[in-house]
Amino acid sequence: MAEKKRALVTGITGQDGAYLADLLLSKGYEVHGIKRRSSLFNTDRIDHLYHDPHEEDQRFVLHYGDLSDSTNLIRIIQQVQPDEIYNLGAMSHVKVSFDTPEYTANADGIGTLRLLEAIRILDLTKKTKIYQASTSELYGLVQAVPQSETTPFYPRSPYAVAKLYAYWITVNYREAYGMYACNGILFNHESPLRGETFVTRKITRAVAKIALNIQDKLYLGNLDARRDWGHAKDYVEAMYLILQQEQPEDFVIATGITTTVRDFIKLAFAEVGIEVDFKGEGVDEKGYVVSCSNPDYQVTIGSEVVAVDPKYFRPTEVELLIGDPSKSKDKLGWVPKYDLQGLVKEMVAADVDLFRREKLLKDSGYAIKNQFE
Ligand code: NDP
Ligand code: GDR
Repeated sequence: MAEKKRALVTGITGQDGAYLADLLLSKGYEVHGIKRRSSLFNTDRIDHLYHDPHEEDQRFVLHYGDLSDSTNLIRIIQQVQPDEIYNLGAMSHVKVSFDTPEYTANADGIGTLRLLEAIRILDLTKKTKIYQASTSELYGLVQAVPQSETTPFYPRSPYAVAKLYAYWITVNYREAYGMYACNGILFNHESPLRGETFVTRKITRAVAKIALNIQDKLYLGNLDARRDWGHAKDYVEAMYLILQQEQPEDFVIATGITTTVRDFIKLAFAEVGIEVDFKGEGVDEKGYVVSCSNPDYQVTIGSEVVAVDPKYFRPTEVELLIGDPSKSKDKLGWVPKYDLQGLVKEMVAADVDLFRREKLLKDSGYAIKNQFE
């Protein structure tokens, strides 16, 4: 019987880590994940995969670690001897990277180097394949659209600059040492597991809360930004496929369709039967309720439910992303199963469900926690 493949996933507690772990386990892999020590539990997204470590035949194993600590990475890789490493760990919030630029460079940029060096030091260059979570943020200031594997990069944030280093060091180790090392240049992908401070999830949470009368208004930054949004479940399939090719190569993963933040908001409200329109310009732009066809929700027609708060603007913005997925379609046979409508539907439904339960608690006298957004 063929030995089962072993994968090591950094960032396993994140959105993509959780979906990828599900996928790899379903394919029979033994999955090892690196999680950071935290003062609170941080494994919500993967708790369903956890088994008592005293049970035999563990196929899902967590290791404490951090991309800023090479000793720890070397030790874990030595112990696990992975066939595949998926480097998903990162300080992944673009706006926050302006506040923590040095840490972001360390974790997102040098962290990738540490993994590549660990593979080399341990003499695993012929055994271990590595996937690097590269990003459409590399394109930054628009040079050409749609963006493909050959479009020049122009990063616009400390996050994107750190990821640019990670991109090129991955290419360099492939060329210098013949390693199977690949970049997946993934455009934005979302899901009900998306971090609460990314714009799509912030919107779907607010839509649910406004419909349920828990929140009055949603404050956002740049409503004109356009993103090529897909579903994380589709995108982790692409990560897996990228490591199963004959030759290591880099791939753009995208839907090829772009949408403004404003239109995403309209779509999300429409899911609960609320029609929202916008008036005004720039910081004075407001979103207001035009109609509500769902008798379960008591929103006032004409009320302002969306406003702009400049605190969410970025010092330098990425205005337009639209990917060209032709290469991944041709070579990987990758085609996304979700469209934007399906993604929004799933996210809004999950958040309505979540806040229905929270409202029940609130109505019974228990407070809802404050959240930074
Ligand atoms: P998340 O922010 O949901 O998850 C990031 C993960 O990285 C978490 O598990 C986090 O741990 C972990 N992490 C953060 N810092 C460190 C560190 N210093 N050492 C080890 N682990 C760390 O991101 P996503 O799942 O959305 O994204 C996965 C990867 O793909 C990231 O690298 C991101 O930059 C990249 N990417 C994401 C895209 C998207 O649209 N989602 C698009 C393109 C690229 P903890 O849970 O403890 O915080
Ligand atoms: P992004 O995602 O920066 O593209 O990075 P995010 O959802 O944070 O922003 C998308 C766009 O929406 C605009 N925006 C706001 N964004 C946030 N977070 N909060 C707001 O209130 C708000 N208002 C408007 C932003 O300005 C931006 O233009 C994500 C991350 O997952 C990265 O790790 C990944 O590499 C890229 O996607 C591809």
